[in-house]
Amino acid sequence: MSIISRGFSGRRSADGAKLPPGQHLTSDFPVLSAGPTPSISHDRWEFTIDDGSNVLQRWDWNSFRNLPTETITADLHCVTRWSKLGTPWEGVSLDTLLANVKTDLPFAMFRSYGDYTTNLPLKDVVNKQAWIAFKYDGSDLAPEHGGPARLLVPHLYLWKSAKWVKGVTLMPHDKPGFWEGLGYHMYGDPWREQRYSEE
Ligand SMILES: Nc1nc2c(c(=O)[nH]1)N[C@H]1C(S)=C(S)[C@@H](COP(=O)(O)O)O[C@H]1N2
Ligand SMILES: [Mo]
Repeated sequence: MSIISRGFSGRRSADGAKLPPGQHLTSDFPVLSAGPTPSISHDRWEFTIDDGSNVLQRWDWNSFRNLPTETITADLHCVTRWSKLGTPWEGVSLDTLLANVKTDLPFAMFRSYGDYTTNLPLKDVVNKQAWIAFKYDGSDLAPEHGGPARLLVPHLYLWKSAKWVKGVTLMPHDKPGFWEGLGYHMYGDPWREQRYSEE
């Protein structure tokens, strides 16, 4: 069964604007990838949760796709200043994936096929704020947009939404991922224009 989740698509500024400061609207769906698009077959795909030393949970494609899914309508905000409102996704919430994980570790590093990483506080991926999305607009997620599956964290700049995601490592302390290590903000709230680390 699919649950309609409003997610945080309606998050907006105090004056009711849907566009964060410094952003402009786009109706197409730009592709932004730091490297080549990896090709991952469903046979080879897996998603794991670990704590840095032990794997706590593991799904192959079939067991992942047997989990309950949700449809999400989300506004996307890229740090390169384009925003796209009301995008339709289907995915498995991180709440579902973390349901049997007992942890006090407060930070997470998402890891992708092709070696991209991005860091987030664990509290930002629970309570219906993040999904592993595998469909966009009713179709299988295209490889260039992160298929078979990508992280979707709409309340932060889109570089946090790791494409081709393969797992998450829970951590005691925050640590920069790929873009964060190159000067992008450790948190990345578009409403506070947290683009670069010095801001
Ligand atoms: N694995 C991986 N995920 C990634 C990226 C990347 O280069 N590699 N780019 C990020 C950036 S900067 C953005 S803006 C979005 C772009 O998603 P899109 O190509 O589907 O628009 O993916 C994010 N996730
Ligand atoms: Mo981006």
